[in-house]
Amino acid sequence: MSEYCGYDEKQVFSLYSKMEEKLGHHRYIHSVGVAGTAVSLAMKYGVNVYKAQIAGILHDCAKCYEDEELVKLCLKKGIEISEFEEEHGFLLHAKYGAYMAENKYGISDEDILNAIRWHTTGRENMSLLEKIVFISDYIEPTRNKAADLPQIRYEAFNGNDIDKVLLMIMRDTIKYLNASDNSIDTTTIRAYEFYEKR
Ligand code: DGI
Ligand code: FE
Ligand code: FE
Repeated sequence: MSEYCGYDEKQVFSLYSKMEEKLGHHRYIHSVGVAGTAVSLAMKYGVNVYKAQIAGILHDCAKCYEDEELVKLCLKKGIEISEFEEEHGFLLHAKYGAYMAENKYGISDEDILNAIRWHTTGRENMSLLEKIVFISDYIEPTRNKAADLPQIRYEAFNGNDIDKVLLMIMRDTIKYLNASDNSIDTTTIRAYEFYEKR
């Protein structure tokens, strides 16, 4: 019980049904995939598997809102947002997701909340759980479009350097954003530069 960081099994699995109701089918299947992948990586890298499962199933819990709605919701709840986030509202599903996880789904574990909060941009100095959720989001089974997926999946499960996996994903994401003429948040750049220097 305590390993479930204070939540009992029923509560944890009720999060699955809540996400199934809240998210569309495709997004729900993605979230189940992230939870499963995060659990597997948690076993490999020595992280609490239940925290990985909870963070994985909830990471996109705010994905059901439109960009402008996310901006409004954040302002209403007093969540600080940058000018860049105001213009790229979809990024806020991570921040607002952490808010919902805490206030709607009763999660108090700060590491789980941070894993949700930073799952889109990443950040400098991420915890192991944050890295695991960030990586799982990119490699879970229903993802199939990203560049270098086979190599990244291989490295995540067969390598011994999780930062190397992180860097492969960050590099590909920035490359993709540049190629598709998308502007990049400073948090994303700072995270990439932090891990590139290591
Ligand atoms: O919510 P998901 O689709 O499961 O995944 P996610 O939350 O990681 O979002 C992925 C998208 O976010 C992907 O298309 C890359 C984009 N993204 C990540 N960092 C930035 C960004 N987009 C912009 N414009 N700027 C960023 O810094
Ligand atoms: Fe997301
Ligand atoms: Fe996701």
